[in-house]
This record gives sequence, structure tokens and C-alpha cells, in this order.
Amino acid sequence: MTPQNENAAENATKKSTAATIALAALAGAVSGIVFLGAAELAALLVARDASPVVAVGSFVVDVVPRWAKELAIQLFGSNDKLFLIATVGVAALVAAAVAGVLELRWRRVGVALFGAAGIAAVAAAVTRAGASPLAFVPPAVGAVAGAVVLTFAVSWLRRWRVADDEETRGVDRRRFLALTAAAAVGGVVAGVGARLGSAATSSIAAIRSALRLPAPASRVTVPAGAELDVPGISPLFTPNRDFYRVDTALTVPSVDPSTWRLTIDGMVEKKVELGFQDLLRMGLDEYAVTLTCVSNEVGGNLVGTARWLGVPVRDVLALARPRSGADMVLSRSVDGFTASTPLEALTAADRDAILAVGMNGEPLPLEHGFPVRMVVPGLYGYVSATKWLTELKVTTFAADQAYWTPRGYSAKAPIKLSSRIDTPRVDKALTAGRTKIAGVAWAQTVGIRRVEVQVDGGDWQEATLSAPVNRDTWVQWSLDWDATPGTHTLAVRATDLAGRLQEQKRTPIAPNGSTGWQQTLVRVS
Ligand SMILES: Nc1nc2c(c(=O)[nH]1)N[C@H]1C(S)=C(S)[C@@H](COP(=O)(O)O)O[C@H]1N2
Ligand SMILES: [Mo]
Repeated sequence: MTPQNENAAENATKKSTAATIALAALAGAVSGIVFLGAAELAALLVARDASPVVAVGSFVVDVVPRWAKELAIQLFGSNDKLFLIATVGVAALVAAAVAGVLELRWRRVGVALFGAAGIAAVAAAVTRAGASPLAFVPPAVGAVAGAVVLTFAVSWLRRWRVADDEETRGVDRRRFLALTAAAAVGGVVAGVGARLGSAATSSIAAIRSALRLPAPASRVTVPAGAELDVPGISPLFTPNRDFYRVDTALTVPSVDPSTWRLTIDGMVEKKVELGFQDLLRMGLDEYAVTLTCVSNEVGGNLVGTARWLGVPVRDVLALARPRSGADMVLSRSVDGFTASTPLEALTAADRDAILAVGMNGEPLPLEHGFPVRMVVPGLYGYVSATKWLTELKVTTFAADQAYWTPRGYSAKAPIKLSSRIDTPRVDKALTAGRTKIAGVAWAQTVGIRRVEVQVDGGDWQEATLSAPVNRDTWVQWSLDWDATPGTHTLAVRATDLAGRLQEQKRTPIAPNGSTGWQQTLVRVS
């Protein structure tokens, strides 16, 4: 090469440094797509529960501080899981792009980063509750595939950008571009295809639709006047599709009723194992219960009522005969979630704690715990309503802790008496004239005596109540109101059948549920 040529090549390299780095980042990101796509494909084939994004996301769910979780729920509501998955995916691609740039600068360093990411993803996948023995395969396959693409892409990129002779440069440029394009397309197709394939062939949804539950021995009797005819009020029974969903599961666990097993162990005379048919044979009854989440803010919608079909927990525990000294049952889900419920709340004859298999006339929806979950009237969901149930461990509060206890929530958490205004709403302007202020109020296990409404700080006026179905379900309430033009403040408060007035003081959801009277603004024109 003549000195002149050499100079020209050097200039070209310098000029294109920024572009070269950008191409290395692109190669890294594409290798990251290959990592994730290959892992999804391997997951579809050998271990469906071991997708790295889901495994890492689940790990994040378990370790993030309480405030971050609360913020995510506040900002994204039920889309919080989607947001988390997207965040993990984007973070993975950014990290992969950085690995591409490092690989360009120092050969093997980017590849080593892919290896480290693979090891971390394997660790996250194999340590998940209920992980299959092959859970290490998808992240390992992904890491290898990504590292191979990264190695070739960056070495071709390097030769393309710095080779002396035009011909080598041309060959390596074509190789680099062909590889990155093919890898990007292949990775996306494999990943998206595997996800869609996995959803389409998930047999549990089909098993659930084919399942016919035995008819209940008794049904919920709904008294006349249980449902008020007011537009905008919450229906007495919340349709399954509208029922709030709260859990830590990034993907809905797949539990086949034909292989489902419930173990009752711990402080019992006899360890017992039940299958799904064993449970059904114990006899099903229908129970109306209002479920409430501890994360429900005053006026919030993490509360719903269903007709649950199930078997009393006390009958199931009786098979194993709990020993004296036990005061808690730690219920466990297939996904590792646990809840601590006072033994007394599960065995008391006057409380309908059940193992539920049906919800509003159909088998439990997959996301509400199919095939079996707990429902305990009067206790917040996180201490009682374990979905995808697999174990009841009879134990003590001194010996065992549930999932949320070390994360800032009380070990015991009775639902607090509360009331909510459903209509009118702050975001919907009213026209002046006669209208109704209406909503719901709940005091599970006790029942509601009175609901009062206040307009613009005036006298508290007693609302009309719907006929209660039982003490465990909410009641609807309504009050006629002559709405005059302007802005008005509405407030609501309830009194339970024990004579207790709803707590006025505002407290946050942690550690054991919000309190306060809901106040809302309405505009009337
Ligand atoms: N396996 C499992 N069960 C769970 C949870 C969970 O995170 N995992 N969350 C609990 C909480 S906090 C609530 S409020 C209820 C909500 O039940 P739903 O989603 O059917 O409304 O489920 C409970 N059961
Ligand atoms: Mo909850």
C-alpha cells in the first residue's frame, strides 16, 4: 500500500468511527433479539415456563420495593405486568447493544456479557416455584445463539470497516448486513411465533371450556330488591370479565385439573392429598362473597362480588385433623405465592371459608385461579384468597411468614368497612335536575346497616339500601338528588350492623388497608 492509500484508509476509518459504533450497537441489539427469540422457541419446545423475560420479570416482581410496586399498579393498573415485561425486554436490548459496542472495542468482552446474562437468566428460570427440570434449557440456548451471532457479526463488521483492500471490505460488508438482517427477522419470527404458538396450544384453556362442574347442592338465594335499578351503579354480581385481577404472576399459571393435587400437611394428625375429583365429591355449594384487595384505595375498584362454587375449607382441613397449638394455615400457590390465614377463620362454623372451583356459574377463569382457589369472607385477598392453590400447611404465625409479610404488609388483615360512590362521576358532567347518587358499601362478615351521603358539607342524608344477599356481600345504595348547576362535593360513609361508623381518617393501603370517607366532585350544567 502506498502511504497515500494508507492515509486515505485511516481517514475513512476515523470518519466512520461513530457509524461503526452505531453498527456494533445494532449488531448487539440484533444478537439480543436472537437471544430472546431462540429462548422463546426453546421454551415452547421443552419448558414452557422458562422464558427468560418472564423468569427475570418474576424475579423483579419478588425483589422490587413496595413503593415501586404500588407506583406501577397506580400508573398502569392491570397493565402493570405488560409494562414490566416491556421494561425487561427493552433493558435487555439496550444491554445487548452495549455488549455489541464492547465486543467491537475488546474482542470476547461482549460475548462474555452474553454469557453472564445467560447465567443470570438460567438462575432466574430454575429458581422459580414449580420450575420444570429443563428450565435451564431456554435461557442457555438463547445465550449461545445470541453469542454466536454477536461473534460473527462484530468480527465481520470490524473487517468491513478497517480492512485495507476494497474487496475484503465488500465481502465482509455484505456478510455483516446479511447476517444482521437475517438474525433480526429470524429472532423476531421465532420469538413472536413461539409466543403465539404457546398461547394457541395452551391446552388448559380448552380443558377448562370442556369441564362440566357438578350442580351445586344449594344455590345463592337473591332476595327481591337485592339489585337497585340505577344507571351507572355496580351490578350486584361482578361479571367475570370485569372482575379485578391482582397477583404477582407474570404469566397465568397452567394447572391441569386431572393432575392437580392439594396437600394438607404441617401440624396435622394425618397428611392428606386430594385430587380435583376428590374435592368435587365432597359436595359443592354456592356462596356469595365480596372479595377486596388490600391495595384498594378509598373509592377504588379493586373489589368485586361473585357467586363462588366450592367446598368449606373446614371440611377439607378436618380430613387431616389439625393439631392443637396451630393458629395459622399457610396456603401456597403453584407459583410460590403464599397467604397466612388464621386457622380460626377457616374452621369457624359461622364463616364460609371455601375452596372455590366455580365463579358466577362457570369454572374459575384461568386468571382467577383455575382450577382451585381459596375465598375467605372478611379477609383481604393477600391473606386468604390464594389462587392456583396447591398446599394448605397447618402451622403458626410464629413459625411461618406469607409472601407479603416481609414486604411491608400485616400478617393478619381483616377487610375494613368501606363505601364507594359509583355515580355520578367526576369525569362525567351532569345536567341539572333530579338524579341519583348511588354506589356500594361492604362490611364482610358483619353487614351494612346504614349508608349516608353528604352534599356540599350539608347534613348527612340516609340512602336507600338494596336488600342484602348475606353479610359477606356488598349492598348497593342510592339517594335521590336535585342537582343544581355548579360544582358540588359529594361524600359517603357507612355504618355496619355492629354499629361501627366507617373510619373517617385517611390512611394509606399499607400495612393493612386504606381508610377514609370518599369525597368526589361533580359538575352540573
Ligand atoms: N397465587 C396467587 N394468589 C393470589 C395472589 C397472588 O399474587 N398469587 N394475590 C392475592 C390478592 S392480593 C388478591 S386481592 C386476590 C385477588 O383475586 P382476583 O385476582 O381473583 O380478583 O388474589 C389473591 N390470591
Ligand atoms: Mo390484594
